[in-house]
Amino acid sequence: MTSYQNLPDNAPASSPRYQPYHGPAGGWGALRSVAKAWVGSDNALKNIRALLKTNQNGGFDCPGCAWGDSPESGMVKFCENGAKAVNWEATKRRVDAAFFARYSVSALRQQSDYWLEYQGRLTEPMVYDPASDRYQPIDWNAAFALIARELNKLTSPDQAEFYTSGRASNEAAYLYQLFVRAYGTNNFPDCSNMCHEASGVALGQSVGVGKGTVTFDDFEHADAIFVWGQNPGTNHPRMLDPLRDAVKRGAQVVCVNPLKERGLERFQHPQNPLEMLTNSDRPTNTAFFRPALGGDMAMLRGMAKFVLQWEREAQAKGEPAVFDHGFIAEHGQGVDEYLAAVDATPWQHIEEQSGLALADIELAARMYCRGRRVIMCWAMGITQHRHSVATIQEIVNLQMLRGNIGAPGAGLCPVRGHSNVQGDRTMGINERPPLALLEAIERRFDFPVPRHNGHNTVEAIHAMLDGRAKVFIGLGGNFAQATPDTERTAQALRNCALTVQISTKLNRSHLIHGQQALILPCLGRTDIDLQAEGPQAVTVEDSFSMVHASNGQLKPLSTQMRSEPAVIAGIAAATLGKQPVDWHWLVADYDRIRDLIGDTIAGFSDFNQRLRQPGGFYLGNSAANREWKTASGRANFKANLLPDTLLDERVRASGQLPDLIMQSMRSHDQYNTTIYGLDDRYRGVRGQRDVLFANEADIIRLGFQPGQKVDIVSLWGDEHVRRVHGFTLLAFDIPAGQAAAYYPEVNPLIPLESIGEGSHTPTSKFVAIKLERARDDGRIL
Ligand SMILES: Nc1nc2c(c(=O)[nH]1)N[C@H]1C(S)=C(S)[C@@H](COP(=O)(O)OP(=O)(O)OC[C@H]3O[C@@H](n4cnc5c(=O)[nH]c(N)nc54)[C@H](O)[C@@H]3O)O[C@H]1N2
Ligand SMILES: Nc1nc2c(c(=O)[nH]1)N[C@H]1C(S)=C(S)[C@@H](COP(=O)(O)OP(=O)(O)OC[C@H]3O[C@@H](n4cnc5c(=O)[nH]c(N)nc54)[C@H](O)[C@@H]3O)O[C@H]1N2
Ligand SMILES: [Mo]
Repeated sequence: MTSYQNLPDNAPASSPRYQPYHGPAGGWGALRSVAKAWVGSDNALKNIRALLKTNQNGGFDCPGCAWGDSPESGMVKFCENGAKAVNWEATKRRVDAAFFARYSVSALRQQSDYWLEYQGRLTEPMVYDPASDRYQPIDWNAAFALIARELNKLTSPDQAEFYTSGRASNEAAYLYQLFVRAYGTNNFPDCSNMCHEASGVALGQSVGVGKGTVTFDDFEHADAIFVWGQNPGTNHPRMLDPLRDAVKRGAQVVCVNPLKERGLERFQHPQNPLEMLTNSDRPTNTAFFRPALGGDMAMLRGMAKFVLQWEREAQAKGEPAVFDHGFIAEHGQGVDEYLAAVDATPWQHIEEQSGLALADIELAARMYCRGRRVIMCWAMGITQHRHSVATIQEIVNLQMLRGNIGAPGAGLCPVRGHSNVQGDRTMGINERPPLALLEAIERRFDFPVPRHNGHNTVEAIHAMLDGRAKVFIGLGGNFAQATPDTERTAQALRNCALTVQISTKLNRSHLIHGQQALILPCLGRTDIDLQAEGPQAVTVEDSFSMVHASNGQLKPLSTQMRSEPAVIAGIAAATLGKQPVDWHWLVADYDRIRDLIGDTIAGFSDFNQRLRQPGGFYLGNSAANREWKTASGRANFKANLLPDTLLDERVRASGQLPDLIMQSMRSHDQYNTTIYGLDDRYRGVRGQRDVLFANEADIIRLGFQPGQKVDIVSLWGDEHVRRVHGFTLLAFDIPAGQAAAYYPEVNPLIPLESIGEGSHTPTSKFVAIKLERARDDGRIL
């Protein structure tokens, strides 16, 4: 896993170094980093011009994160990591037939993820040739015919898996789900299953809609903003603006994160010259709490206990209520059971599991009650645990006690990841589709839609492992690397009769393939998308349910690349003919796809007309209007119990105690499995990724020294499989007992069976590990 043979065309890297970083987030450092990327880019000027149009009317939607911008603001909005994302996509380097003639697939497999993507854009369709172990060019029509033949050969449509990564536009996603349902399955594993699935499930049960309730403007009216398990300085840099503005006007920003992430501590705005000249920076936060991994639910329950205690004291003294009794009486369901559960949770359990002193939890509760309006934001630190659904429901419970849903400046804000992951779900990329969607499709297209649930990501891997699924099609993403239990996922993909990857860049999923394999090169967000009726715009939905258009600005590198909708139409027409629609006619003009979306997806009527409004349009959110689309018709308090212990049964059964509990996270130089460079500026790491951050006292306690190399072993059985080699120990400011490492390097350690209750999300933020002395220099034995 860790040592790769070096081929020419090396991606640039500095030599490994580690020195804690003391500057602010953003500011000169960010600009310098962007400048470096531009100087290193062969498309520099063009990219700058393209970037200036990012997220502006007429420009393209940033392929970085799903954070939304204020629709009114005319400001140029971009951030360091958005710039990197654009630059990475808009490279001039190409991975063409000549490239594949040069390298066998086995040779490419020896390369790092960084090297693979650095080679450039995929420019022509390729098919795997087992005799030469190389990819060779294939005609588009022949590729479509091959897919159709394999799909039509299956004895059941449920033997095919249709994966989606969250960059697909609404138009591509809609077309994809229509094709797959017409073909006959709901097998839609997607990146969301590994990401915010728990948010969708929890919010659906609690408030009747699986999305956040706030919009951009709410951030200007909040008295307090809580940021749970999120690192916006790296992953949502544009979110630092509203956080910083909030602090400036005296609101509180409360961070809950075991790591003192730079972006959450101090921030300098790269577009504010005065602050940069004086090198001043403002604290982004007013309080920082550092819980145990997975300890957030205990902390929230502790906060609820304090709030309840103060409510009772206020009642006894005849003082103003702490609860919002009006909200609870008018909208809430199950508050008595919930408060009984709060009373029944012992303080000691809360203290142990949260890893926090009661005085800290009390302070957090005071900050929560001090302001009238509170927004709660969260991301992967909350969603990638076994009890994530219950934790998010505890966020909702606490918010409801004080009426903090559906009021200006208050609400729930799961901060989404991929730029259109929320839109893809809205368009029907859902293995458990709501009945209303299926019925709408059936009415409009007149074919019997499959009604049984399909596979999510983890179930799809099991199905491919067991031989129940035989064809895998990936609309974007990097399935082989993003998923857990890397060795088993690789076996799952190899078991397939055919794997198809619709991609912009070369990655490991092209190299770990089925008996037959296709690479279909597609246009990205930055590329001009020219169809029969002219250039086309696509649409996306951000974290605040705002839908807007995205227009590519750059001429594609090759005429052989096709848009995602065109590729899907090609596959669909070859497989199903003109059923249930004329696919090629549809993609000639995406307005036609949007008309179908308007006919079948709630909230999209008059789609094409509404899209012409500058800034796009707001889809609305029932919970934000205090309408509750739950079975009870009200907002449900959920009386979940704290888990007895966070350690999985299977780990406890092993009889071994973990050395440390490890989370896997993103560096500053990566976009998921796309590695832009080997540095992690804010954490002080340069030129390396195979590192394990741990507390110095723990390193010594375990008999090692900082800087030493170790093997990391997952406590789950099969120790030879769930092991990574030669990771350097870095002494870091991290709570005792915890460790952190980069995703995807440590994905081999994450067991496929360790998943969230109700969400099926791999528990990437809670892995029980032990450390062993590295067996040699880190090479795979
Ligand atoms: N530049 C860049 N932008 C991105 C991405 C990227 O890779 N690069 N990825 C995109 C995607 S798909 C997503 S989903 C988002 C991800 O955005 P984040 O959720 O910010 O991503 P992670 O790096 O996984 O960070 C999780 C944070 O949670 C903290 N954490 C871990 N475990 C716990 C816990 O148990 N409790 C608490 N309170 N905190 C915890 C970690 O210390 C870390 O700061 O970003 C999106 N934007
Ligand atoms: N251990 C661990 N594992 C995790 C996570 C974690 O925190 N820890 N996070 C999880 C999360 S939150 C997510 S969202 C998943 C991400 O899982 P994925 O979405 O599957 O992975 P990405 O790395 O975003 O996919 C990158 C590839 O997408 C392709 N691509 C890029 N842009 C486009 C485009 O416009 N169109 C098409 N067709 N292809 C494109 C490129 O070929 C690129 O190589 O990983 C999950 N895995
Ligand atoms: Mo994500």
